[in-house]
Amino acid sequence: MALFMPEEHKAIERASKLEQGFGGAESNVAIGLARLGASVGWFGALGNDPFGKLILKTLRGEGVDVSRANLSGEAPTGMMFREHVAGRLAVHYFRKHSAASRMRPEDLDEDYIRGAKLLHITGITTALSDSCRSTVRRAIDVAKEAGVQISFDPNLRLKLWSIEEARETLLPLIQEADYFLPGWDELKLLYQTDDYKEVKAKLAELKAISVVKGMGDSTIVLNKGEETSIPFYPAEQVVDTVGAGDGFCAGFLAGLMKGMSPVEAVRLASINGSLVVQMRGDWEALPEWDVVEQRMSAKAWVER
Ligand code: KDG
Repeated sequence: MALFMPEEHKAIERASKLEQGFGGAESNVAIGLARLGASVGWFGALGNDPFGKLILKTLRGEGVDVSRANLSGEAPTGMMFREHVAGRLAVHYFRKHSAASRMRPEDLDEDYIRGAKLLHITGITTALSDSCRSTVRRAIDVAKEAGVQISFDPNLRLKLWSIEEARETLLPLIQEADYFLPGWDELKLLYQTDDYKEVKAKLAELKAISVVKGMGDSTIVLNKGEETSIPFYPAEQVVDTVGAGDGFCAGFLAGLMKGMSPVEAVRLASINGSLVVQMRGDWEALPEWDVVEQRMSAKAWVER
């Protein structure tokens, strides 16, 4: 989506200027992966308008393969506005009839999915429309049949749908994932309990390795009954937390692609996420591999 936001900590009603950028969980992850040296393609639909062109060109410039992305003339690029009201972040979406919301299963290049090592999806796309939901479902089925691994970040956005609708759609999709990357707050909503033991029992029933972000100051990796807690990598300063989850996700997946164990990949993910929050914007501060590598080796990590 195109993204517009006023100067820091201002409300849109009081702002005279809006800064232009773009956001989108999947494209953030794609950029993060490309910067860490992974070979990555992004599929999505954009309007054939200046915003769509800006997004496509930037992704291409970042080294993301956009050859399967669709710049359609049928509908506009979705838009998102972010502001701070009374010190709290507020997001306004204008994406109901956007190009992305019209994605259909027929738009997928199935062979492209079959040729990948891993398919990454998030719950946001499934929230946009019925046809988006079917598109994600088809992509999962193609990946599964071809033995392509699936990573899934629920990315709950309750401004896009109700928790009941989200549960109905996302709980079955979670069953299909090889890597499940929820936040603790999302798990509480999805499984409707605050009791970690209960949630852990649910996660143990999944085939996925679960990576639970935001358990206090740590991330928990649950892998075949084994639980490891990895402390967050501390950020020097926190400027803008939006995009941190995507940065984390990109780091985790890049780690896996480099042959790291899930626990080692979480260390990388945590460094990546800590760097994203230090600059305004959803993806701009995503680091390149040399920065992360230096941080990984320079600091001794203590696992709880
Ligand atoms: O994950 C960061 C996202 O919130 C942002 O880039 C936009 O995908 C987005 C959304 O729907 O909130």
